[in-house]
Amino acid sequence: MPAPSSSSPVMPPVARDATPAAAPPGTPTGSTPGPPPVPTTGTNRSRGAAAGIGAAVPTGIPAPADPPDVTPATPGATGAGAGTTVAPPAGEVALPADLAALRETAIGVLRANDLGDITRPSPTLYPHQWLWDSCFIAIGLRHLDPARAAAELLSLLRGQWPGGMIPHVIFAETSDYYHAGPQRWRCDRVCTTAGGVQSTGVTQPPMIAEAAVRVGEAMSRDERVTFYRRLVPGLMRFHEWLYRERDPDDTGLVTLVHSWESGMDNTPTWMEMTKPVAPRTVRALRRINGDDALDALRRDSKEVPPDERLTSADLFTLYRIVRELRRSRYEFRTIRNTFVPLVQDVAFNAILVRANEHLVAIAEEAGFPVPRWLARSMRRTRAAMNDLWSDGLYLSRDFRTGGLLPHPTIASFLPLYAGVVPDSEVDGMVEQLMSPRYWAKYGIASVPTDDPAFLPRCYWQGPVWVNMNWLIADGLDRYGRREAADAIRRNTVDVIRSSGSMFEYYSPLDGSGAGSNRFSWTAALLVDILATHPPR
Ligand code: 9WN
Repeated sequence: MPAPSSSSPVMPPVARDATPAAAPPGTPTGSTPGPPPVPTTGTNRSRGAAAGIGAAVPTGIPAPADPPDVTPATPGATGAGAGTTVAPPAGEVALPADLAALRETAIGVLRANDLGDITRPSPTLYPHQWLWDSCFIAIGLRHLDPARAAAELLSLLRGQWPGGMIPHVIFAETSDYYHAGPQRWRCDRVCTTAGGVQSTGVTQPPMIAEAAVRVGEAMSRDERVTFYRRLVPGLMRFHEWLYRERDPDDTGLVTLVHSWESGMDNTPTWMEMTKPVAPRTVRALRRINGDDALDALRRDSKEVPPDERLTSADLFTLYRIVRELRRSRYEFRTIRNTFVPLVQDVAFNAILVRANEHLVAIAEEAGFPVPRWLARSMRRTRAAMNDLWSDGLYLSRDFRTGGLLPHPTIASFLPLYAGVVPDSEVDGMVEQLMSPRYWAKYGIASVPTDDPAFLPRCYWQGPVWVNMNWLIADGLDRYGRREAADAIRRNTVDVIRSSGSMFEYYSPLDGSGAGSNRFSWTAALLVDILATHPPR
């Protein structure tokens, strides 16, 4: 991979507080020291990124004033000037004019969503900080401003719970409405976070170590070690928490307690587990008034049409599960005795396998020992992924029954990213991925196109997601399947280019964008792909 520029003239590095954390502990202990120092570069501001991306740098891109999150997609529209090549900023590769313009659009989205040292996923739909979003965002930001990218990751530690959990959402100080805000969680009744911020009571896929490695690649050795020393103690405690709290039976696989933890909220695998626990009132209302009555009650679909999001019945069921988690004080030993669906999610555990490898490497570079018990748990996860293998693919597992959940989705391919698929099985998986069942005209569907649950523009029920493409392509690179990986990346760039906007997801059938149209991780991963694998 070409070394990313650490001094792009588009967005030169902004000076940041680089105070190193305490020196690494000299003696191995059963657990890592905590709580780690949290970054002091600012608070989760709601607006006006004084020290944010390119704040001091005129780029010629006006900062947009929060337009609505959604405008109609125009499939087929491309930027002007295709065919010519634009001289690149120093250290960057030359891009055709239309892609250079698309990159500028992506940077504009990242800037508009920048809240200082966090980036909201989208201006109106998601006005706070999300765990795995920040990781994908940092992977893109490293090409623009590595220090800012590092701050994005360090700021996640502000939300860390005393037990080690890093929450899925860290609430920004904003009055912008979010449908599952602090009042739904009341986590302040259970604990105080490291940085005194409000958060949700569940986590999200552990992408931090991957993002940290990518950001580290864009830094000098000294900068990198300083960054890792600040990050590793908290990150290690997070991985320890995942095992201690979420794999108490030592199965090797971590168990999730809410579909929001998977990041794939309404994927059919999870919805099958979720639907049976719908609140009685929801069932009654649907019986009497159909879905319309429920649709009128929901508040997450004001900017995005409800048919691009999960159904109202499913949404109210997810709220019910949050209520039960709250009653259980978010403790797994209590939660496991409730009705809450419990899933050993294949994608989450695949991401964990890779994150563990990265954590070991960066802890070593920063001089922190990995506790022996944690290293053993990490090995157990890698081995336990075999238990999820079924008929040429991998499936999630019901924690209670031990049965595999019979719904293959895009998540089934993430073991390729983890690197746990035996080489003899890789081509078979690639063949499935490239078959029309998954790979429709405009890209890889998140649910097989022949599945009764498939809906091309509905959230995690069918659309193409840029982060999934990025993860699978990365895994295929490491398996030496460069052609397939490049095809996925090319396709990703094409679908974004054909819509002209940074949509949250895209229809695999006609390439139209859906969900938010100013979505940060689409923008950030596009910046990354264009920098690391420019189209030839
Ligand atoms: C709930 C922020 C998040 C992503 C998830 C995506 C969606 C939230 C929501 O948005 O979930 O966490 O309100 O729908 O499913 O992957 O992290 O972009």
